[in-house]
Amino acid sequence: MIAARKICVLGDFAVGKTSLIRRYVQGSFAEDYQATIGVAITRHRTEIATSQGPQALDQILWDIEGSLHGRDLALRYLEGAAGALIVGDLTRADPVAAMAAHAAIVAQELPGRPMVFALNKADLVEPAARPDGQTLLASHGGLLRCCSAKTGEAVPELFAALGARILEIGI
Ligand code: G3D
Ligand code: MG
Repeated sequence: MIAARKICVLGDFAVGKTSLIRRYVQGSFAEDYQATIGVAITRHRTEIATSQGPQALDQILWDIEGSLHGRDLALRYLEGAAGALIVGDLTRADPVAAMAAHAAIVAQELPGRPMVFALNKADLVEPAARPDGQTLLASHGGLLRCCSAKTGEAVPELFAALGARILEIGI
């Protein structure tokens, strides 16, 4: 039987959550996005390399609107998630702090669940301007990568790392 796991994609409004899912699932990028209203759910079957060899995983990706009104609603979306992809926007001031706020909620509501951190829109910034994510990693662990939904840089790696972590710890 193929494992299916819920993965929440979280981050502030317009950081690129929907674009990253689209890049990952469809391999494409479009400039003319509709803002996500509420939540959009996409199922994506993939093969994950684990220490026990390749394993199929259905990733149920919950694309959650950035500006969720009220904490209670946000918390309801997290229910039952096996892990989270936290997205930040490299073109904004202090994207790591914004991601840390989302990570803190996940850590509280879903203790022990793995997270990975996507510093998105890397195509728009010089490599030298990439911030240091050590504080985020020190608090929450998980892979942190600069990535781009536009070019595809590091996108599959982030989703694969999260899938592998979920399967390895047996959530
Ligand atoms: P959200 O789902 O987090 O709210 P979206 O964000 O995926 O809707 O993306 C918000 C805007 O950022 C979109 O532009 C989208 O095209 C752009 N975007 C997302 N990812 C990237 C990226 O990696 N590089 C670049 N250059 N742009 C990106 P618009 O103009 O439609 O608001
Ligand atoms: Mg969206």
